[in-house]
Amino acid sequence: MRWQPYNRGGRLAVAVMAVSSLCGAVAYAEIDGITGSTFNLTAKTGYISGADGLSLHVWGYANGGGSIQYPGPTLILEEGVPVTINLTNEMPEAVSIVFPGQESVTASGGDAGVLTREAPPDGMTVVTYTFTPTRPGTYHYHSGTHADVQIEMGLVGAIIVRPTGYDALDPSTWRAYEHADSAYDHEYLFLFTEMDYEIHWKLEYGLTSQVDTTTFHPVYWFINGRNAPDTMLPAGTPWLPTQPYNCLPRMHPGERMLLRIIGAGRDMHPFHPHGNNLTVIAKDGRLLESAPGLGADLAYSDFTLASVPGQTVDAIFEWTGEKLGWDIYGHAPGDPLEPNEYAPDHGKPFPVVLPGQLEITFGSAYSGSPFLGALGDIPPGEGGLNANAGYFYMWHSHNEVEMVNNDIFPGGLMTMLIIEPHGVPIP
Ligand SMILES: [Cu+2]
Repeated sequence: MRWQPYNRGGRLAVAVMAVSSLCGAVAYAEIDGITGSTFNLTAKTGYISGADGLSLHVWGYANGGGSIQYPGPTLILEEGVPVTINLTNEMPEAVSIVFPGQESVTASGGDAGVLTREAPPDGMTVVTYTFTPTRPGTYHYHSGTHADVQIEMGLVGAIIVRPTGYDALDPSTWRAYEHADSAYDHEYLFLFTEMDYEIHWKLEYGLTSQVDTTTFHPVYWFINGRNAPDTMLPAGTPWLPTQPYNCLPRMHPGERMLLRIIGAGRDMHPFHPHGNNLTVIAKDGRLLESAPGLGADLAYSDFTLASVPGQTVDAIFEWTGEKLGWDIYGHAPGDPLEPNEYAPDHGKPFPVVLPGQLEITFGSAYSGSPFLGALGDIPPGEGGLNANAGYFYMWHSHNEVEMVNNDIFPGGLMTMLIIEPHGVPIP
């Protein structure tokens, strides 16, 4: 595929962009995680980084003997396939795991606790949990022991149950639930948490008796265990060894993006996408259907999603440039339509005259052009972080105090959506 963005009246220097057609290549974002039917998790202490340079003592679940992860390893399960989760404990106090939304969970070994069997802090005893995920969807797991402290300290993780028939290599099978209303082209995890560092340093220095969770006052907010702008770094960034998961959603116009949203902390986080509303199709691992088989007939559209602690929400996001009021592609009226272009805006000119290059400051992600897929001239040394000429929207907590890292803006519970031109592969 190749096209030449339209140069409107010579005001904009718009580069010719040639993009190769990669249709047929597997290009989608499958959520990072671990798969299988047996998982060995170790609860232990470790550190995470705040995006402001903070080093924070945490407790987390590790995959086997590895380092802790925040959040814990995402467990990607298959509907109907029994799983066994073995937990050992290298932390200073007893710990456990509960699996909200999973039925007939058995627990053996260790000691009896309030909610489930617990692993004592001896580094040896194994507590074994088993269950069969009977319903596909988005779930989470967390400590069922001393939960006001242990969830705060980091003992949380996501669970995704794939429906029967899911095949990672066959896009026609990509759906969250057993209905086409939950079909998607890309899926992303949005696991929200927050932290009050005072609890963490008191536990780091053994001041356990001074920990008071009734004065809980978080100052760090996380998506998938990272604060902005670290949310937008690649997954597995080497200098964030205990925070491997990122959150930088990318899509092409007209595609369907599935957001798997988990309220894994103690506070509600009103989550606000820009670019379009979200369509909420499921909550707590259940499609919003009025009767089995009807699909998401109770789905609703919202511009700010209330992410309630302990709740999971699945939502679909779509974007075509609809109702921008101008042509995002910079077309002339006679040009052919892009795939999924919002036709009523086709050929409508960009509504303002851009200032000259000497009069404006270039953001690092500016491509030199206001048009999707169009690169333009920018001064040497400016920009360069938007080589695909994508279109960016900020997605963030609508509780704006959560867009900081310990009072430093910007940060916190925030990331960017990138709309990429057709033909640019999205990994
Ligand atoms: Cu906003």
